[in-house]
Amino acid sequence: PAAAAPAGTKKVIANLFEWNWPSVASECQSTLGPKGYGYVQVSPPQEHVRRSEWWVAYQPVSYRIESRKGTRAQFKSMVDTCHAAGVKVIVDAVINHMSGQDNGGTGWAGSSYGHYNYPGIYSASDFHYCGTSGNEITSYGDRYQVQNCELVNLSDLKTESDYVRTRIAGYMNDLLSLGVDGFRLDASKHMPAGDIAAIKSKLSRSAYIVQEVIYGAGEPITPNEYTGNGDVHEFRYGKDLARVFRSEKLAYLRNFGEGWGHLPGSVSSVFVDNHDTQRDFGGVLTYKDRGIYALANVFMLAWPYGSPSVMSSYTFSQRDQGPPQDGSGKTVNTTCYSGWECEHRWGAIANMVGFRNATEGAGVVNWYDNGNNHIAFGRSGKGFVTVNDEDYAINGRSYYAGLPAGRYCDVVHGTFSGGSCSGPVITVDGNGWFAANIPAHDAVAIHVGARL
Ligand code: ARE
Ligand code: CA
Repeated sequence: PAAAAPAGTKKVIANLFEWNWPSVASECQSTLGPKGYGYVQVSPPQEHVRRSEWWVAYQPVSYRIESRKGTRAQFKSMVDTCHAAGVKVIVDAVINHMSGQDNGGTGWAGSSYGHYNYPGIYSASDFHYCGTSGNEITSYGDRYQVQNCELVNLSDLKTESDYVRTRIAGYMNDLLSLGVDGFRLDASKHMPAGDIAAIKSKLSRSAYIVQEVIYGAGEPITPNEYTGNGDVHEFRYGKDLARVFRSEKLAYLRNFGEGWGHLPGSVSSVFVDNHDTQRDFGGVLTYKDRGIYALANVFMLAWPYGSPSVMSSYTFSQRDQGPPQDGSGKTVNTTCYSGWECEHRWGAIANMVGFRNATEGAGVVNWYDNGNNHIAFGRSGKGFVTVNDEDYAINGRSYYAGLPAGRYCDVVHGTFSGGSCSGPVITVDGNGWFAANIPAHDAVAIHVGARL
């Protein structure tokens, strides 16, 4: 099937950027499974160049599953542990190119390589030389260049060649044999959609596919071209949401998604930020925005457009700064709230995953806004949320939730577990109404899966 919103009833993805495999495994058990995340997305697992920056993973040297994040055995064990916890695994697959180091060197696992030479895998004739200076992409307005020149000096594979397609599919099939459930295809814009389709047709079984095609105003290559292969990241979503929260009105969100020119929701992969936008897209909301970032994620998880991904970052102050590493260059185990932000664990965000799961398939009803920054909406008989991003509290107001009468856990402020709520309890009356006070820049959310 073409549309590829992740399979299963739990669809929320946690993007554990640059986490090592043992830490991903324990997070699946301790948090992702229990909180209802359906998927974990992990950083590229193949052998990469040896340097300390975060982006080494985007420079493959071989397709061995050996990286500073762990060995092949650790990777396999992580996949098995996540599966046992009910969490599927999506791998960031770098298949458009190999490394970008002009002088070559020795990769993480000991493979020697040159810029256009990967012994036993690819040789010079497997790469594009597009003829621009340095074979570099100089204009995103030129389709040929974008797909046949080099993205930041990364040796660009001839993805039109059957040999190259077979090698790439071999790598992906190896990952499938280890139990992987899906792929984020890095730099998809730099490969014609037909090349991706041809590679996909060589896969040994079906898998979730999400393609990275950054929308660029006026560019000839568009995200829509890729929807036949699977989902596509909708970069306008996080950009537009940040603008609304920072300088416009939440009231504008009532038709957020297709109504804003974004991709059809059925093929759209959305996030408040990802590892690129949190560094390179000025204005996007990130963990550094703290409470407002949490509110934006609450909205994303409550709003039934696209397939949401929650970012989980390590703390950084400089663009290229890599994750915490030990003396040998291995990524250290994650320590949440100390060097690692763990946004996916923040109470409001983690508990809204349960809201998303409980409201799956229920449409938006009873939209309310005050014409400014206070909004509220229901999810047809399953849940209700109100976000107050005014600078003042909104007290003494009642909301029509349209939910069965009862006592519900406010999952923005409390965790529902074992039949009780660690935070405020909201009472919906026999007519479907409830009263609540909402502090400035805060929210309240209730759903049928967290009813006392
Ligand atoms: C690093 C150095 C470079 C050096 C290179 C090779 O920074 O100076 O030349 O190594 O030695 C990441 C980092 C890069 C890093 C690279 C390789 O961001 O800094 O280069 O890894 O290690 C375009 C692409 C899009 C891409 C973004 C970054 O279309 O696919 O650029 N995003 C993915 C990943 C990145 C990753 C790569 C691709 C490469 O998510 O993390 O790069 O694998 C407009 C256009 C967009 C364009 C954007 C930025 O918005 O519409 O298409 O995105 O501008 O140019
Ligand atoms: Ca290419």
